[in-house]
Amino acid sequence: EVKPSETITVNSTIIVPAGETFDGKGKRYVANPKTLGDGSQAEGQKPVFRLENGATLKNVVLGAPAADGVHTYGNAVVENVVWEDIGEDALTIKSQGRVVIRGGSAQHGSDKMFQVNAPATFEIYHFTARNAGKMIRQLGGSTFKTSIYIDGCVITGMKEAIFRTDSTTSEVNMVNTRYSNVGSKWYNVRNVSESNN
Ligand code: DGU
Ligand code: CA
Ligand code: CA
Ligand code: CA
Repeated sequence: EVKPSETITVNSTIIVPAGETFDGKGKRYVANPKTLGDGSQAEGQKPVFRLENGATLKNVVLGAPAADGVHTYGNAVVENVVWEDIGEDALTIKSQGRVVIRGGSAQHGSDKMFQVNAPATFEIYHFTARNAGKMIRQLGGSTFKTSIYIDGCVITGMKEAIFRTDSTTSEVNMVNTRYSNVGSKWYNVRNVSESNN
């Protein structure tokens, strides 16, 4: 594990405009707890990064406190992003789109890692997820469809599940993934396919 050379305190949410790429070059970003949030389970904290439609976030380390992490609006790519200590949650899909995570890791979430608040295709490749309540949670009580694809990941220590939803149409396909201690694995997920795990 490489330690970031520099830590940047973020006082107001960094917005990555539509179609643009933000390259953190391996630096650590932490939230100013007074302006963004302290990374506790309190709702209403602000994200450290906000990705507009078609934005890419890469080579970023999110340190503590990570407040409400990363919010995505539309399509987004999150590449080689490491959450050292998940805040309220790590990433939230705020509006409809295809969100792709490639590489990186997240750990130490009191509850949720990825929160899906809008219909989405959510693809997660070669990601390490450890020590949280659940890896993915679709907004409680929502009935829209979320399609999840998990490929080549390592998932350990989820108290409740890898994916929890209240929607009968949401689906997950998990392949080439190693997992252990993931609670009930799928919590109320009606459509599951798995291979090579
Ligand atoms: O309990 O709206 O946890 O986006 C209802 C809340 C909750 C969200 C979610 C989030 O579902 O705040 O962080
Ligand atoms: Ca929450
Ligand atoms: Ca945490
Ligand atoms: Ca949140």
